[in-house]
Amino acid sequence: MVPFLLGGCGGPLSTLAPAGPVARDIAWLWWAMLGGATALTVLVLVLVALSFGPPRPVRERRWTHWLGLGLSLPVLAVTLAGGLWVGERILPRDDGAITVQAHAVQWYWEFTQPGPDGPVTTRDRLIIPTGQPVDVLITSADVIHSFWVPQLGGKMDAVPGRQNRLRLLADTPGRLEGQCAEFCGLGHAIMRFEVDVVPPEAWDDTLRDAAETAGDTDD
Ligand SMILES: [Cu+2]
Repeated sequence: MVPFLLGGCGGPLSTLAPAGPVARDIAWLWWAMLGGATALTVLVLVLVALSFGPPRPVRERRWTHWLGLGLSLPVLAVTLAGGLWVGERILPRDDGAITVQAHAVQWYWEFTQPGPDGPVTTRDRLIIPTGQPVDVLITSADVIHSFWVPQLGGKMDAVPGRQNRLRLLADTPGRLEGQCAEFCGLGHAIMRFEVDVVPPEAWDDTLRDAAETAGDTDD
């Protein structure tokens, strides 16, 4: 839950409203970094306030060694350790995850999911089940784009000639939103997509419906 002070940071494109464990790890890291930055800022403000007081002898060793290093190093060490730990946890791994493809084109996303009757391709709509790790294979047809569903996972570039992999994991059904996060031309701002998260038992039917809808559109 985003505190009221950060109300503007909520909404469907917020990393601070995670809808799955991967995004929750990233949000946790964000809060840890905010805490560290706040501690350092408070220290600097206290020093500034002290400078308005009566002149006093300054012991350089105390300020540079004990406060300068003594506060900065633990904050940096904790956030670095947190970053490495979270980075390792959210990496895709070979554990039988579902694989979907996200192909970026100026300016839309084409998703291919493994449906019950064969691959199902949808435009600007990704359909995934809850509770199962999903690895997104990300490619681009033209320029560099970036795949991002802030409530589900990290951000990954779509680079022409390469295939990148990103893990998503959702824990409750619902409709989420994604956005291209790398400026890719005039249509970049409208390069949004939706993510339908459905219960595992409804995944096949949802994909079958999506395949029929796509077929109707092609006719
Ligand atoms: Cu873009």
